[in-house]
Amino acid sequence: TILILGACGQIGTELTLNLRSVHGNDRVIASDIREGSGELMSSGPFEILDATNAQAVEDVVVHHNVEEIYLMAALLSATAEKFPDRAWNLNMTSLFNVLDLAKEGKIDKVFWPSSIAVFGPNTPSEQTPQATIMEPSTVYGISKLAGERWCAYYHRKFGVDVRSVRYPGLISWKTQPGGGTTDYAVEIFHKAVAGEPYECFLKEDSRLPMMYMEDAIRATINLMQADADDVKVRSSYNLASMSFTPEEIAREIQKHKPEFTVSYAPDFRQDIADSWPGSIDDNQARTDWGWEPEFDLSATTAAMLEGLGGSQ
Ligand code: VAH
Repeated sequence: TILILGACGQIGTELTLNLRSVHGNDRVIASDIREGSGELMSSGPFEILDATNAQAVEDVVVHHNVEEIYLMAALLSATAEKFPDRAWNLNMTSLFNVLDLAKEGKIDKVFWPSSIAVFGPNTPSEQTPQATIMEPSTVYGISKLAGERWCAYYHRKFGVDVRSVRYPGLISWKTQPGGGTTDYAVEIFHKAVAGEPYECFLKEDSRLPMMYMEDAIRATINLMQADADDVKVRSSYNLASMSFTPEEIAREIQKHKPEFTVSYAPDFRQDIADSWPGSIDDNQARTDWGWEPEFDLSATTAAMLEGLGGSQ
């Protein structure tokens, strides 16, 4: 059985639905601190569960005979700047709870998401290498860097089979993202479909690595299905598909919606975005376990407008 912690989040929702289609609805237990979308709740088992409560997580693992955990619960970059202690507690305590269950042999395999947020202002920002300078300047990035080091430690010291990817900004329509700096790339579509102008909280030329959710989910499942000895990186794999600026995605949307307009009013999230790379070198993931993206900006835009029911 598979357990998803944070199943109601932007990634968790679609990850749960996809894992249920691969493994069968009853083999995938969704959990979160609150209930989620209709499709998530109606498609299989759900538990209200606080990922920072070690005993509660262990009780669910034992009760459902869980063998694999996907830990998708976290506070993201913008929210973590507002609530540093809550973010550190959730992001780290939940990880130790899951790594310790694997160390004790109570589960066999762990997926834990990292992020391009592990990179900082002095990281080479074009085609950022797999191994490079990492001085994150955000609470979220610090928690992801620390988490990566702990994953590598538990693998080396205790043989824990933990696997991870550094997600770029993720674009999806099934669930709203929560508290991220890249959320503009989702909000912009909701406004375009509603026929309303969009005021973007980043500058028009802020180039960031991005990915359509279908690609991110496929990468996650491919990594988890790879042979353990093919998974050579046990901190976290760089993962990439495209990079774009707010101006570029606005222009792509306007090909479908010529009357759509965007204005730019950078807020505190601009500093966060400025500390992150513009593009990522993910050759190691391609070599080790056959990663290959499918959605570019054009396909992502079409899929988002279709999904939100706004396509013409
Ligand atoms: C965030 N969407 O904005 C997340 C992600 C790379 C960005 O980590 O915080």
